[in-house]
Amino acid sequence: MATFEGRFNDSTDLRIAVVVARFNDLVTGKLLSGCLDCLSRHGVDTSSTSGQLDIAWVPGSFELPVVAQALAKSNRYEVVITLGAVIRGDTPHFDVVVAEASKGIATVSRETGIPIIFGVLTTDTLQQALERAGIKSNLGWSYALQALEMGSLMKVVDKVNSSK
Ligand code: INI
Repeated sequence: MATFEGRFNDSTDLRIAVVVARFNDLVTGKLLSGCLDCLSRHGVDTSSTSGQLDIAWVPGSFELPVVAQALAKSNRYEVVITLGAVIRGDTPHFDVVVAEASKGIATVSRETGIPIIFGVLTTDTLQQALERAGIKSNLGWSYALQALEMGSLMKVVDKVNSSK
């Protein structure tokens, strides 16, 4: 029996792309800060010249999948993190945006074989979103950890596949 697990200290040759939605940027900017803090504290060179990390901004969470797909297909990244915040208003728009973002991100991940981390907050209020983006905890940090784990795990699994 084999056990496959990702590690969190395996980041030196991991190339990561982060796709961030500008909509609700009061929240998504904080998710991005938490995400970058976690990556750099786990050994990822987050400087603009490192080539290890790239950031793409999109208008809203609805646009996250198409850009995540382009980046995942580029062969430049082992893992892509998406960050967004969809806050329920008085219209059905919330459900449309959440459904398209979540379905789209899951599809891109399965079809490209590149892990795409679903870092989209879905909340009823701005207060709840802010609580998850730094006031109480910062889920951007957790999304970064999940990216490190999945990037590392996929390396292990790919090695097993190529040695068959
Ligand atoms: N985009 C978000 O990221 N969060 C939201 O809460 C949101 N709401 O509520 O409308 C939102 N809408 C914009 C959408 O993602 C697209 O950018 C827009 O429809 C253009 O395609």
